[in-house]
Amino acid sequence: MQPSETTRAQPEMKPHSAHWGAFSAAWDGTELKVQPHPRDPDPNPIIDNLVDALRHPVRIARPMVRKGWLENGPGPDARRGSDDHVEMDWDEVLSRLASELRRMQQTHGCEAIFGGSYGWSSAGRFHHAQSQVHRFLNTTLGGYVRSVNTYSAGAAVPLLPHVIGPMEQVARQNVTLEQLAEHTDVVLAFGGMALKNSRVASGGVSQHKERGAMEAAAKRGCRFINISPLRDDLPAEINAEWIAPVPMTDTALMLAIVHQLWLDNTLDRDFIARYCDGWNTFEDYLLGRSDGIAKSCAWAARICDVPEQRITELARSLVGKRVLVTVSHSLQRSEHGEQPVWMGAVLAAALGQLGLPGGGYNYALGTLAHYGRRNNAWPVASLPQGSNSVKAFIPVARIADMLLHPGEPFDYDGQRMPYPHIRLAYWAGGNPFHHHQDLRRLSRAFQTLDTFIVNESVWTATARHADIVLPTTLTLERDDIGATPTDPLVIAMKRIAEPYGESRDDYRIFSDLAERLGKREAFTEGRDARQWLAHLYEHARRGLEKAGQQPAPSFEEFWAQGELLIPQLPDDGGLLRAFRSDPEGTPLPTPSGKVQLASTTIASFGYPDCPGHPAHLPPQHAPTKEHPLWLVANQPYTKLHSQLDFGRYSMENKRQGREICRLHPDTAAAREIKEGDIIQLHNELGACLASAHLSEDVRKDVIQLPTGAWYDPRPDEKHGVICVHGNPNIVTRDLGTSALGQGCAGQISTVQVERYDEPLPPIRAFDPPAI
Ligand SMILES: Nc1nc2c(c(=O)[nH]1)N[C@H]1C(S)=C(S)[C@@H](COP(=O)(O)OP(=O)(O)OC[C@H]3O[C@@H](n4cnc5c(=O)[nH]c(N)nc54)[C@H](O)[C@@H]3O)O[C@H]1N2
Ligand SMILES: Nc1nc2c(c(=O)[nH]1)N[C@H]1C(S)=C(S)[C@@H](COP(=O)(O)OP(=O)(O)OC[C@H]3O[C@@H](n4cnc5c(=O)[nH]c(N)nc54)[C@H](O)[C@@H]3O)O[C@H]1N2
Ligand SMILES: [Mo]
Repeated sequence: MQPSETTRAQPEMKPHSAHWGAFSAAWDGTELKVQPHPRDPDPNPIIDNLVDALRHPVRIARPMVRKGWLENGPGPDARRGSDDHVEMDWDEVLSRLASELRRMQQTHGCEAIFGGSYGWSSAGRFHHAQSQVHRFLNTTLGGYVRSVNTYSAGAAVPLLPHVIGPMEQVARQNVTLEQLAEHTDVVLAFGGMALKNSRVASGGVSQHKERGAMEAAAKRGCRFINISPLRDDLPAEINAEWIAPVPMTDTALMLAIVHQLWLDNTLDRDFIARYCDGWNTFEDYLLGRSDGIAKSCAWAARICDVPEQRITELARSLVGKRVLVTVSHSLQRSEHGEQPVWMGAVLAAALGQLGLPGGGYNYALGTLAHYGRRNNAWPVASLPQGSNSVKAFIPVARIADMLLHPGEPFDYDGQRMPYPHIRLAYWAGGNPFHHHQDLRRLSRAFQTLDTFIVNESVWTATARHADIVLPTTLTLERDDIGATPTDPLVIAMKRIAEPYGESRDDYRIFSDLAERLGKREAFTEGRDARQWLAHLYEHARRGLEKAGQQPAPSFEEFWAQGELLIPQLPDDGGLLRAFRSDPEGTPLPTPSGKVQLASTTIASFGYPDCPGHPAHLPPQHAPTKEHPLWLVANQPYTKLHSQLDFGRYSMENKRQGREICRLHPDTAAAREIKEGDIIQLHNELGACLASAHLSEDVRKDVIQLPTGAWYDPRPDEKHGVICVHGNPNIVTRDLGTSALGQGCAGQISTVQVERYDEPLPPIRAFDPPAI
C-alpha cells in the first residue's frame, strides 16, 4: 500500500436523511460513502442510489432557457419537449423570469399561474422544494392555482371523511405495528403490505420496523393473507397465503365475504346496530333487493376468478378472530378506487373489529413507513406557506385536463367548478413525466402554456419540457433538518458535498427572484437558510416545552450532536378506539357520528361512478382482444419513484439498460417470449420497451412493469410514441377515479405485449440534452 493512501485524511461521515431512511455519508471528491443509521434494523437498499449521484453527467450545471422561448417569447409551443436549450447566466435568467412573472400577474392575474407543483421533493423540512415554491408564489405574487390531494391517495382522501374519518387518522393514528405483532390473528391485506413500499416515508425514518413486526406476528401464529395479483406483495418470511383476484375486483370479494357472514348469521349485528349507520341501504344492495343480484360467493367467484369455496372458507375462517383489514393505496389508484377503500371499512365493521387492539381497518397500513407507528409529542417544523388569494384548485391528477380544457366544468366531491385558464406553470420538487398518466397527452398539455419553469437538479423529461430550467442542489449539498411526525429521531442533515456546477438551493433562487419582484423581505423574513433552520427548530422546541415535555437542547447543541431523540405519544388506538369505548362521547367525525355503511351525502351527489354505498362497479377499460393483459404499474423496488433512476442500485437492476417487466411463464410462452428478451408493451396510447422476467409470482393475465424509468420517447410509426426505457405511464390512461375523488387511476392499465426483435434503440434519458 502506498503510504499516501494510508495517511490520506478520510472525510468525516456526517448525518443526513432521505425518504428512504436516515444515514451518514462522506464525499472525498470522487466517491460517496454511505452508511445506514446504526439504529436501523432493516435499512433500505435504495440508499445505494446516492453513491454515484453527486457528479453524474445528468446533473444540470447552469441555468438553461429553451431556444423557442428565447426566440419567440412566451406562448404555446409544440416544440416543448424536443427543443434545444441554451445556457444563460444566473443574473440574466432571474431578471427575465421575474419580468415574465410580473407580466403574467399584471395581465392575467395569479389565477393564470399554476403552482401545484406536485412531487416528493427531498426529505429536509426547510429545503422542501414544494413548500418553497408555494411560499414564493404566495408572498411575492399573491397566490396561485393549487392542487388538492395526492397521487398516492386521491380517491381515499376525499372519501374517508364521508365514511369513517380523515385519512390521516385512519391510516396513521390507528393500529400500530406493535399491536399487530401482539394481538392480530388474521391480516387480510388487500394489495399486500410490500416491504419495498413500507420502507419509504416522506421525510425518512431512522428505523424500518415493518419486517420485524410482521415476523413477530407470524411467529406468534398470526395468519397473513396476501390478496394481490403479485405473490411477493407480502414478504416471503411470513409464509403468507396468496389469493390473486382479477385486478380491480376486490370490492366484489369483500362483498361476498360479508354476504357469507349474513348467510351464516355470523355478522356482528350488535356492533352494526351500535356503531354503524346505513345498514339497511347497504343490505338491500348486498342481498340484491335493490339491483336483483345477490353478492354471494358464487357471484364474486366469477368476477374475481377465485374459487367459490375458497371465498366461503375465507369468510368462515374470520369469525371470532382478531381480524385486521388493510387496503393498500394502490387499490384506490384505479377506476372506482373509492369503492375498495369504503368496502374495507364495511368489512371490518361487519366483523365487529373496528377499534380493537390489532383489529379492524387500517387503511394503507404497510404502504408507507409513517403508518402503524406512534406519533411524536413534538410537532414537526415546516416552512410556513403564506396565504394564497386564489380560491381555484384542481384535484391533483386533473392537470392535463385542466391545461387542455380551460373553462370547462369538472366534478369533485359534490362540487362542480370550471377549470382555470392556466398560462404559466412553476414546478419545483416533482416530476410530472414520472407521476402522470398518458404522457403523450401530458406533453400536449404543457405545450398550451405561455411559460413553463422548472427547478431541477437533473435532466428529467419535465426539465426537458421547460422553458426555463434552474439548476438546484441535491439534498446532500445543503444543511437541513430531518423530522417526521412518526419517527422519534430528529436529524441534523449536514452538507456532505459542495454544490454541483452553478446549482443553487431553491431557497436562494426564490430569495433572489423575490428581490427582483421587490419582495425579498416578505419571502425571507430577513433570515438566511441557517437562521431558518434555527427558527424552525426553535418553534418546535417551544411546542415541546408547552406540551410539558423535557426541555430539548438549543439549536446549536442539537446541530453539534447531529441528532435528537424526542418523546412519542402513547399508542392509544386513536379515533376508532375512542369511538369504540364511548360512541356517544367520542363520535366519529362523520355525518351520523358512526361508521357510514351507506352515505346519504354521497348518494345526494348522484354520481353513477360513486353511489351512496360501496359497490362493485365494472371498469370502462377491462382487457379486450387487442389489449388482453392487465398491466400493474406499481411502485419500483429499486428507487423512490423516478428519483436517482440513474443511481447504482437502480441501474444494476435494469437489463440492457431497460426496466424489468414480470410476466407469467405461460403468458410469455404463448408469445414466444423468453427470460431476458426485450418486449414491447402497447395499447391505443403508445408503447414502451422492457426486459422480460418470467415469474410464477404473477397472475397469468397480469404483467407488471413498475414506474420510475425516466421517460425516453421516440417517434414510432405504429404506436405514435415508444418509450425505449420502460416508463409505463406511456400506456396508462388519464382518468379520474370517479366524480367524487378524481384521483389518479394510473396503477392499472390494459395492454398487449410481444417480443421486440428490432435493433435496440439506445437509452438517451440520462444524457444531457443538446445545449
Ligand atoms: N402508473 C403509475 N403512476 C404513478 C403511480 C402508480 O402507482 N402508477 N404512483 C403515483 C404516486 S403514489 C406518486 S406519489 C407519484 C410520485 O411522483 P413524483 O413525486 O413527482 O416523483 P419523484 O420522482 O419523487 O419526483 C420528485 C422530483 O423532485 C426532484 N427534487 C428532489 N429534491 C429536489 C429539490 O430539493 N429541489 C428541486 N427543485 N427538485 C428536487 C427530483 O429530482 C425528482 O425529479 O407518482 C405517481 N405515479
Ligand atoms: N420502493 C419504493 N417504495 C415506495 C414508493 C416507491 O416509489 N418506491 N412510493 C411510495 C409512495 S409515494 C406511495 S403512495 C406508496 C404506494 O403504495 P401502493 O400504492 O400500495 O404501492 P404499489 O407498489 O403501487 O402497489 C402495491 C401492490 O398493489 C397490488 N395491486 C395493484 N392493483 C391491485 C388490485 O386491483 N387489487 C389488489 N388486491 N392488489 C392490487 C400490486 O400487486 C402492487 O404491487 O409506496 C411508497 N413506497
Ligand atoms: Mo405516493
